[in-house]
Amino acid sequence: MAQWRWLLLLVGLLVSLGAVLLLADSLLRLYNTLALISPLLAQVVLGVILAVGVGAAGFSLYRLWPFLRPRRRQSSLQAPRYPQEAAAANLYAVQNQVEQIQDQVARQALQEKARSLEFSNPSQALTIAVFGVGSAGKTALVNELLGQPVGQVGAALGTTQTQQTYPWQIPNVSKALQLVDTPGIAEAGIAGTDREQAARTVAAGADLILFVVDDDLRQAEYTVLQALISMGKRVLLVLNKADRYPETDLEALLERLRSRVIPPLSPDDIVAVAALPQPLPQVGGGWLQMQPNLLPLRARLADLLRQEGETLIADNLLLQTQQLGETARQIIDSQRQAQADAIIERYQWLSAGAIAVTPLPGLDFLATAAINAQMVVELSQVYGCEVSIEEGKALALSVAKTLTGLGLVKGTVDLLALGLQTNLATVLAGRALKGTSGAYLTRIAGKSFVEYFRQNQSWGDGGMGAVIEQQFRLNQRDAVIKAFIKEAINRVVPIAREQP
Ligand SMILES: Nc1nc2c(ncn2[C@@H]2O[C@H](COP(=O)(O)OP(=O)(O)OP(=O)(O)O)[C@@H](O)[C@H]2O)c(=O)[nH]1
Ligand SMILES: [Mg+2]
Repeated sequence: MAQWRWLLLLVGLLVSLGAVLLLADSLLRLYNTLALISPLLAQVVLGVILAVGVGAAGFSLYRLWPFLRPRRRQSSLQAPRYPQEAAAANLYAVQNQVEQIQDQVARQALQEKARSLEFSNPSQALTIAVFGVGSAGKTALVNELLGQPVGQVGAALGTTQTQQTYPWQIPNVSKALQLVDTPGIAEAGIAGTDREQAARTVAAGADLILFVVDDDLRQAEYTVLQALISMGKRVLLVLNKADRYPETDLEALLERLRSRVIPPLSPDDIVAVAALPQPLPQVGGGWLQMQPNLLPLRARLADLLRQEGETLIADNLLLQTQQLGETARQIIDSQRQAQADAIIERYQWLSAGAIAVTPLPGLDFLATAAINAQMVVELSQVYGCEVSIEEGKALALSVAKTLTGLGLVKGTVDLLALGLQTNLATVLAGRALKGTSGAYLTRIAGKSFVEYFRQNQSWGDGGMGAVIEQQFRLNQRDAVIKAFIKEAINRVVPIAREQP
């Protein structure tokens, strides 16, 4: 119990003790006075006063107990402390989410991915992808890092056609590593695009990316680098072919790269290397062959793996489960959207038919007649909200009132009258217009409910009116209205015609 509570209790006890003593004294005097008249009366009065006193004390204690009672330590769910735990918790949630996907092919693909993440373990080899535009020197870098010519190096773009994986170990770093050489990105042609896609997949799955460039970042490189970083990937930017630049130019280039760097990439994460220096012509004739220099990269890698080695894999695992969750969420969202659209479509023509054959006085009841509570219930079920029919009725009514209040019922009738411009007989045209307007209002209301259920039964900051107005605006486009009216004429006019 907190100290102030003890103090409060002590003061309370002292005050109560004083009050009890005072009360006892007063009672005694009252008893003595009454006993002079009648001892029985004195006993009854004292008994009643004591009973009331005990009752009041009991009631006070009952009300005060929650306040005074020692609090138990909150046993709230502990947030996962390590990325590994967070990834496991996230993966469990994602697996449940994936189960809800109805499309079998999509579901199986995501289940497979989830299983592969489930069985990946942080003690496995750390994957480093060597990534970048064609001819930046990725393969030359891999060869030099491994100390043997494992991959083909060539001046032409597209020398590396498919990814290659090599086991690797850095002195004084216990972590087992694997280097993945990838085809170049930003190359022309369909084959180039396919190779880029394969390279991006490797990068997206890697624990660490060596993003190789051989000059200042081109727009295409910058965009991909930014995308990888904002995705949450850990990247080192490697400026290769340092031998091509005099020292001052190289410093200036590094400075420029560092100034364009995107947080959380730090200036330390940008290093210059020469994987396969080319011979340089000398002033007095002859050629100078420089030695490869990967020291800055080796040093940064060793530091990084010592500092972040343990968390790189777990961080990546977490990132991948989050991405999987996002993919599953998007699939479920479009699946729900399709189900909701089918429900709205069904109800809009149902209400169109009903309204076309029911004489409605004026426009006031049009929205109320158009919005069906059962549609609200069915839409809620699609989004797992389970609204009862009573709640559905109340929601339908308030949306109808808002539609009327915002002038959208009249707006709908005017909008459709303009589009319908029929040469039908007046009565028939009137019925067709009312039926079509009813269908349109059902559609606006249905789409507004979808937004409401998508946001966990909330109308958002702007309230119900803002959502409805937005849906009205979105559906007001010429092409939407034209298609809607065409369908309405096919469906509503025959029903209206049947009516005497
Ligand atoms: N001057 C210089 N040239 C280099 C260096 N590293 C690689 N090169 C040259 O750059 C060209 C491309 O090298 P690769 O290693 O095949 O490049 P890559 O990025 O793997 O290219 P792709 O496989 O086509 O994507 C070759 O002609 C290499 O000789 C370097 O450090 N300095
Ligand atoms: Mg290559």
